[in-house]
Amino acid sequence: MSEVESLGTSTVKVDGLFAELDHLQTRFDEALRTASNAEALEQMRLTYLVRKGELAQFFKRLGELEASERPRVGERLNQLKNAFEAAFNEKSAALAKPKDEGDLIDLTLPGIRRRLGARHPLLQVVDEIKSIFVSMGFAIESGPEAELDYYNFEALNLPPDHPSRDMQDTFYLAIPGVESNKYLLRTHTSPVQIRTMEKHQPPVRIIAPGRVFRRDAPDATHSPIFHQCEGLCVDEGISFADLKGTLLTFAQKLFGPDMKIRFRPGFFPFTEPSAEYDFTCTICRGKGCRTCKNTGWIEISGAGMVHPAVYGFVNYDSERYTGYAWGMGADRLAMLKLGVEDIRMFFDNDVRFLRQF
Ligand code: 2NL
Repeated sequence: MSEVESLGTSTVKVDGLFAELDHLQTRFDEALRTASNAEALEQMRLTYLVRKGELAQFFKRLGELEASERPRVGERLNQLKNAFEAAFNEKSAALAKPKDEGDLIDLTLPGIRRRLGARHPLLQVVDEIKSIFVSMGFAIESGPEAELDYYNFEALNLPPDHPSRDMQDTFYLAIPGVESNKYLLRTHTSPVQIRTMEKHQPPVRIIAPGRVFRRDAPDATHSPIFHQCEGLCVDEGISFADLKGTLLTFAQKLFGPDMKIRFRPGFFPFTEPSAEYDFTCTICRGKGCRTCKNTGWIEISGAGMVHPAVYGFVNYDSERYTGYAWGMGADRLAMLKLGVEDIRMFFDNDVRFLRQF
């Protein structure tokens, strides 16, 4: 091939090539402009950009050119390749991004229901019990669940051979190097009242809500962990009549104004006189049913006037002060209030039960 010939041929070729490239660019730009979804873009990628695509075909044809022409055409091809890729990537990104929220969320779709947690039903009732006594002037006190034998038994005038001190009934805590009957899980919240009296001289008007522990075999009415809300009121001139008025008011605030209460003689080492007290049956309202064994009454707990021996332990002047105290099973009251027939329901934490409250 002569120099003139080859130059002339090559120049024609190059001009044609540039025209073809201009045309390619026009087609690419138009296709990109009208591509409105991912499928159209993918089709463009396959047409123009892949290894066997239209642009690559032009790179292959560089070999047909005169060596001196190749850089000029190569540069133009590289320019095009970069421009295509940049434009393509920009369009891909633009298509992937929603134009506005409306493209992303169908606002007419029903919402996803998020379940809220809720206070445990037992604690809902405990809260109600607390707020009733607070409304009557009682303060709320609390104390440790792991207690000393002294606060749980001794200071309550419980003799060493009292049955509730038995290993069968109380969880004693085995602590290395400590005598075996010194620490225990409190069997009632009375130790909170002893600790409060130790710290404060009368007048004292408190309730002690909290968890207590007894070695009972679980059944519908027994759980080794349960809840109490004991109460204590000590001042000058406090009588059994104050106790009756307090418990009656409480019963009516918790269960309604038609509630009555009754007292039967009882015995506790820490109260004298002592009584067991009942509320009107909340199921039949006193008419008689299975739950109250046709008596019309439901046994709640015990109460009485604080034994003078207890005052000796807390340094109260038993000639000057008198007071009443009561026990109260919070789980039992919650069962009555919510119509739950098995105390274990409160501790299983089965959400199918819990969701009902
Ligand atoms: C029951 C009923 C009762 C008390 C608890 C009490 C507390 C102090 C002093 C005197 Cl600090 N008493 N609490 C009183 C009477 C009954 O519980 O069935 N207990 C076994």
